[in-house]
Formats: sequence, C-alpha cells, structure tokens
Amino acid sequence: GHRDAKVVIIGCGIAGIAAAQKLVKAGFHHVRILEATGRSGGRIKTGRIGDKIVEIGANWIHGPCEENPVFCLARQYGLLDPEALKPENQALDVGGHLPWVPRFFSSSGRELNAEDILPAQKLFLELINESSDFQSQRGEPWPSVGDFLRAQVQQHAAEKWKDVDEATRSLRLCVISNMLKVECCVNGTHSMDEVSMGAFGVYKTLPGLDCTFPGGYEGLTQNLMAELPTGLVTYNKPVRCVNWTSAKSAEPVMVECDDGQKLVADHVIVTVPLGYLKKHHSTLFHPPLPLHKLHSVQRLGFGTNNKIFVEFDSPWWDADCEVIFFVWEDEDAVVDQVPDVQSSWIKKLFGFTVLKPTERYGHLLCGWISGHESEYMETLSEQQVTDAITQLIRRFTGNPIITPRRILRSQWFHDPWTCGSYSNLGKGCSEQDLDNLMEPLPPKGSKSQPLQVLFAGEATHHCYFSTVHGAVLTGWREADRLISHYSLITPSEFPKS
Ligand code: 6YU
Repeated sequence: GHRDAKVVIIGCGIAGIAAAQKLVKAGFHHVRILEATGRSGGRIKTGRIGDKIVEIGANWIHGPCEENPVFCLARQYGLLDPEALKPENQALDVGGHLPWVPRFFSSSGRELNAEDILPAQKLFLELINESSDFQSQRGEPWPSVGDFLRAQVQQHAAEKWKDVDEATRSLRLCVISNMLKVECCVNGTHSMDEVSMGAFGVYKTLPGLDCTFPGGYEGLTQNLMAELPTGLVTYNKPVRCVNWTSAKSAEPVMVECDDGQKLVADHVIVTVPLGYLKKHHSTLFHPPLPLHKLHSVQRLGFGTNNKIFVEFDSPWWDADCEVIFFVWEDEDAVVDQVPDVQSSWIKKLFGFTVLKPTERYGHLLCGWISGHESEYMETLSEQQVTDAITQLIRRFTGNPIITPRRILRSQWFHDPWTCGSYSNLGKGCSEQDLDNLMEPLPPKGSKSQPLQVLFAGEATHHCYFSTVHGAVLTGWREADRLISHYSLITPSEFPKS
C-alpha cells in the first residue's frame, strides 16, 4: 500500500518540496529527497549585497491571484506586503507586461525623448501579442518569433514611418533591438530567433500585478520545509544514475549516488532542471530514455538569464523611474545578438530595473543579461564585470564620474546542478514535447512495473513552464499521480476525508 511505498525525490527545489509535502500529507511514510547541494530551494535563492536582501534566482510572483499557488502559500505564511494582498492588485491583468515608468538612454550619451520612441514601443507590443495569438492560426510561415518580429518591424518602418526623418526612424529601430533583448531575458533564450513561433502562445499568464517577497523568496521554501518531517532531505547527495527497468519484472528502481550509495525505491520523482537533463541524460538513466522523450529533452529550450546587482552611494536616476533602458544607436538592424561575444558582450545587457522602495533597498539597480553573452559574462572576474558596467553607465549617461559601490551577479549557466536559468519552447517545439517530458517511465503500454520514474519541475508544466508556480503545480501533479495510483489499487487504505 501507499504507506509502505518507497518514494525517492531527486532535487530539493520547489517542485521536489511540493511533491514531498503532498505525499507526506497523504500518508506516504517512506519519502525522501536527495539534493546535490547543501541547501534547499534550487533556483529560488535569496542572497545579500551588503545588508540588502536580493534575489539571485526567481524574482517575482508572476500573476498573484487566487489560482496562483505561490501567491496563496505566500499569503498563508504572511510573506507579502499589504499592497500585494489588495484585491485591486490581484485583479489587474497586464498580460505579463509590466506597466513600469521607463527612462531611455542612448549610446551617444543622451536621454531619449519618450515621444520619439513611443511608436516603437507600441509596435513592438502589438507584434509580441500577435505572436502569442499565433498558435490559434494554421500554418507556420515564420521559423521563429525573431524572424517574424524582424520582418514585420522592417515592413512597418518602410511603409508607416517613411515620412519620419531618417534619424528618428533609425532610433526607433534601435529601440526595438533593445526590446528584443528584454524579451530574450523574459523567455530565457539567447535570441528570439531561437523561440518557436507556433508555440509562443502556449505559455499562459495569470492576472495580478507581479509582486516580490520583501523578506526574500526563500521564505517560501523555508516555510514549506518546516512542515516536512526532519531528516526527509539528504543534502550534498548528488544522484548519478537512476536504474529503472523496461522489462517485465517486479524489481524496484535502484538509485545510485555519486558517493557510491545505492538506494532502492518503488518510485523516483526526478525534478532536476532541464539544463541538467540535457547535459547528463545519457548517464542519469539506465536504460536510456526512450527516443521520443530524449528528442523532446533536446528540442525544448533552456537558456541563460542572469542578474547583475549594482549598488550606488547616490542615485543618478529620477525618483519615479522604475526601469532604465540602454539603446545602442548602431543597432537599427533589429538585432538581439552581439557581433563578437568577447569584445561586446555588455551590449546584450538591456538595462536595469530599479529596486523599490528606496527605504528598503537604498540605491540599488538590477541589470539583466541573457544568452551566450550572459554565459561569457559568468567567466569574467567581478572586477572585469564592474569595469564594463561602470564604462557602460558613464557612456550612456554622459556622466564620467558615476562609480558603483559594489556589484553582485548570478552565474546560473556555470551552476553544475542547473546549467542555465529556465526553459522555453525552442524552434520546432510543440506542446507534445512538454507532454513527452512529463510522461512517466516506463512509457504507456509497457508491461513492466508502472510509475517507476516520474518527472516534475518547471520545464514539465504545459503552460506555466519557466515559473515557480508552474514548478509547484508539477510537484503536486506527480504526487497526485502516485496518490491516485494507490487509491485505485487499495482504496480502503485511504481515509475518507
Ligand atoms: C518565477 C520569476 N525569474 C530568474 C532567474 C532564474 C529563474 N524563475 P530547481 O532548479 O529549483 O530545483 C532542482 C534541484 O535539483 C536543485 O536544488 C538542484 O541542486 C537539484 N539537482 C540537480 N541535479 C541533481 C542531482 N543529480 N542529484 C540531486 N539533486 C540534483 N520564476 O516564478 N518568477 O521572477 C523568475 C527567474 C535568474 C534562474 C527564474 C522565475 C524560474 C524559477 O526559479 C524556476 O522555474 C523554479 O524555481 C524551478 O523549480 P524546480 O524545482 O523545477 O527546479 C511569452 C512567454 C514567455 C515564457 N516565459 C515567461 C515567464 C517569465 C519567466 N520568468 C522568469 C523570470 C525571472 C526573472
């Protein structure tokens, strides 16, 4: 029965924690989590710059509303500001786009006039929304979102902006390049040329104005962990191989750890990041993953998005400013990749979000950079990154004496247990790939023991992939799969509540 079933969960990120929580509540007595690192939370990771609390990983609750499990848990644990709890805040539907007060600076060291560039912002938003609706239409003439946007923007510029003076038209195209880089960060991709057009609308947003955790996102994982029996997690315990069986046999699964320890389990829930799976699938599973599943692991995208926190003694931006964009005046070709990563990686950084409120954060900015440029940035020393950031800000503001007090950056690509930031639907992907990824082993129709290996984690959610709430729901989903499996075979063992 379910009480005796041995369940091993690989990974103590939010998906693994959520799965354990639900199984323990349902009366499973033999649940344990094996975690490679010395901490729980995975990509939920709160850090400090000086005495300021900052998020190295997940930042916002995307769409805080009643249907969002992260919002409900955070509210239950008392982790949110009163502002975020207001019904008005939950009702606001911005479709994933944040209504922030922006400032634009250009590479020639001047602040841009909002009126000049408003048409570019409007056009970009329209086209992005069109890309999301694209799923419902038949046929797929565009290989990627990037190809679609570039063609549409260039056509629009030629037809609708033909009477606009050359300099303004060019500037608007440069602004669009900047917005493409923002979109790369949102999607966790190197380039929008790598994101599938047909599948772009698969991702769903929830209503509610995105909010943060004033005391840190880790408050969420810590509260959940506190409800689990002590000793359920074993830290510093990387799993090397999951030995399952595709043959007709009653043998349980055997989990082999890096330190040589072998554990038997009736069910293993794998929650490792897709980036880790891409790199290690051939050694992590024995026998190897079935081909259809393997191909989906390879097709689905998993990119890098990093943050660079930069602290100043005094602000060089206005008090109402919420986001600062850096527009390169040589980028009117509608581009989101730099020509040479080593010499110009910094051009990929789209700008900075301003941490608010000032009383809590002081004068703190968060820079965002995605893709191969971001992966290269991770290899540089902190001093080299600081120098590049300082030069950049001095150039764009035209102020030669601005000097950061200190910086702190994330390095998700080189994190050996993550290998990037989060998933996206790459070129040639469809919802079928997400279904394949979440399908348990052995696959349907097999005669061997059912539900030997289950898959949870951010990348296995069919419409909320790349988010914390998506990850939570996949953990619960796989726990439910086991719960209903046992309730079907031994219904009498379950309390009727
Ligand atoms: C969100 C946000 N946010 C910014 C940045 C990052 C992410 N996300 P985990 O990796 O947590 O756990 C796996 C564990 O497994 C881990 O502990 C490993 O150590 C362990 N492990 C690995 N190998 C092992 C082995 N062999 N043995 C044992 N253990 C092993 N999400 O909701 N709001 O603001 C952001 C952001 C920089 C890096 C984010 C955000 C993503 C979440 O962090 C992430 O989904 C979950 O934490 C994952 O949990 P998990 O348990 O699955 O894995 C149109 C369209 C667009 C589509 N996208 C738009 C949405 C925007 C996405 N936004 C993200 C934005 C930011 C800024």
